[in-house]
Amino acid sequence: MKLYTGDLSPYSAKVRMQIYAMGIQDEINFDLPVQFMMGKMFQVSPIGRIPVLEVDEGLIPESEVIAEYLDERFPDKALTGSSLKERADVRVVSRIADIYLMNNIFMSLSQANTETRVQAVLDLLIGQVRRGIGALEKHIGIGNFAVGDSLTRADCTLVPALWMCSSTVPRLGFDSPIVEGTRVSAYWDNIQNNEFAVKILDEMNKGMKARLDGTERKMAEAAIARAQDNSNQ
Ligand SMILES: N[C@@H](CCC(=O)N[C@@H](CS)C(=O)NCC(=O)O)C(=O)O
Repeated sequence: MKLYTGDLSPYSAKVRMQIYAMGIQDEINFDLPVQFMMGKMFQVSPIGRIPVLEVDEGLIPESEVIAEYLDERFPDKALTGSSLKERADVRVVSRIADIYLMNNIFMSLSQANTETRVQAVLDLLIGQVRRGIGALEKHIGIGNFAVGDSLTRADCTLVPALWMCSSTVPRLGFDSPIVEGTRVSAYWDNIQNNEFAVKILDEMNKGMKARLDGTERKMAEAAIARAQDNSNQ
């Protein structure tokens, strides 16, 4: 199998964390198609976004669908939670992280430019992130993990989502929505010590550094030039 993924992509990081935690990385190669770097990912996958999982039968887009596929393909290693209710809780927390946190933060990146930003749009989106954090506060467990007493897919989605809350939201001129003294804050402090969280946080921070210092742009330009050379031969 092949996972189309990028270091800085939080939705990809979510799937990578699951792969590392399930111990199935030998089954999956990681790659980033040159089309993604060219803004033409739709030529690979109609949704035009990463992650995408390539399996023998074709392509699977959408991080949540890939995550469920991996759990079903490797049931003895699945990170779904133990009881029926726990499995529902895992899905709820994962959806909160995906839909109410990550998606709104992604949308708010369209307003990053202070010259062209529409402040009301940004306020609306960050307001929705805060509302999502409020819901998470009620749904998150009180132990070391988001749900139950072991790592589940809920943690794999929450780690990149909370990374975005704590590092991306302040870059847009707002306080982090993770407020000290809350369950979410205690969870976030604690989960950052988990070995799989450490690994993807390192990868995302590496990706952020490459974006900020121009390395990512240079690597993309080189990959695009190579692809153009190959197509001219
Ligand atoms: N709902 C999708 C979101 C994926 C997504 O937005 N990925 C970003 C990178 S983290 C992307 O590919 N963006 C490219 C674009 O928006 O054109 C998922 O869960 O996989």
